[in-house]
Amino acid sequence: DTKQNSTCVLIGAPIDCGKARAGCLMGPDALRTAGIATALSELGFNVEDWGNFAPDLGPEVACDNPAVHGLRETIGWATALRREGARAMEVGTPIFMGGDHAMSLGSVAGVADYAERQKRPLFLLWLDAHTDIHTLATTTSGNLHGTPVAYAMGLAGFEGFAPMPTIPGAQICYLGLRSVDASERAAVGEHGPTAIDMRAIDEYGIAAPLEAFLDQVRAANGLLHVSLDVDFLDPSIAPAVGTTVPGGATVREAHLAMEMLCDSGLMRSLDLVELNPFLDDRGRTAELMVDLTASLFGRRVFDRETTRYS
Ligand code: 4U7
Ligand code: MN
Ligand code: MN
Ligand code: MN
Repeated sequence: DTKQNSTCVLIGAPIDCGKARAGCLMGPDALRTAGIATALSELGFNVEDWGNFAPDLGPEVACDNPAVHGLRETIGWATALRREGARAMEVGTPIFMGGDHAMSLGSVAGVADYAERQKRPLFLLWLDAHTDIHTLATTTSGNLHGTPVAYAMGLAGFEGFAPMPTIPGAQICYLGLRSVDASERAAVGEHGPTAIDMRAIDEYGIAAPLEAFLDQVRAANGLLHVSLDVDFLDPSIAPAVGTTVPGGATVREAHLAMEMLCDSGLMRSLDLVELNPFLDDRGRTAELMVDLTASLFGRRVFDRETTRYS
C-alpha cells in the first residue's frame, strides 16, 4: 500500500550493551545530526521520527556461559524493539538506528512478526565483516552483538529471549564477510546462509551475487530486511566502529549495492548499526551512512535511462 511506500519511520535504538567498548549509544543522534531525516524528505518521503527508545527491563537472567554480559539489558532492548518494529511496519518502512548490532535481536524479530501476519517469507541481507551467528553457548567474547543471525534462525541457546518466527538459513545472505572464526564457519556450513565474502566480491564484483539473492527474494514474493553494519565498509572510509577489519567494501561498492536494492523495490525494513561516533573523524562515517541510506531510498546521479550507452 502507498503509505508503506511513502513513509519512513526512524526508530532510535541507543543500545550499547552488546560489546565492551562504549559509544554506539550516540549512534542515533549522530545519524540525525548528519541529516538522515532531511535526506529522506528531499527524496519525497514522509518521515516520522519516533525518537529514542529504552529497554523494557525484566528480571535478571541466568546464563551457563560466564563470558556472556549485558544479557538482561539486551533482552530488554529486544522486547522493546520487537514491539516498536512490528508497529512501525504497519506505518511505513522502519529504519532502526543503532546502537550496536545486538539491536537486531529485536528489530528482526519485530519485522518477522509482521511478515508472519502477512504470510510472506522474510529474507535477510546481512552487510557485515562478521557472520554474527554465535549463540549464548558458543560465543567466547560474550559480546551479544555477535549473535543476532543465530537467534533469527531459531538456534538453541537463547534462554531468556522470547521465541521469534524463525528465518531459514536459505533465506539469509551475507555480503562483505572477512572475519569469521571456526565455530561460525561451521554454523554457516550447517545452517546454510549464502556467504558472499570479500574474496567473492573481488572476483565477481558486488552486483552479480547480490542480484542472484534479490532474484530469490522476488521469486518467493518475500519481504526483505537489510542489516547494515558499519564494518561492512572499509575502515579507511568508515573509521567510526569498534570492530575494524581491513579490506572492506569501497564507497562505490557500497553505493552500488544500495542503488541495486533500491531498484529492486524489495527492501521493507533497515538496520543501521555499530556506528560509534566517539571514534569518528569529523562525522565522516555518520555522513557516509546517511549518504548510503539516501542511495537506498532513491538518490541518483542520473536515472538509468539517461545513462544507457547502447
Ligand atoms: B558485529 C566476534 F570474536 N565474532 O563474536 C565475536 F570476532 O556486530 C565479533 O558484526 C563479533 O560487529 C562482531 O565477538 C559483531 C569476534
Ligand atoms: Mn561486524
Ligand atoms: Mn554485525
Ligand atoms: Mn562491529
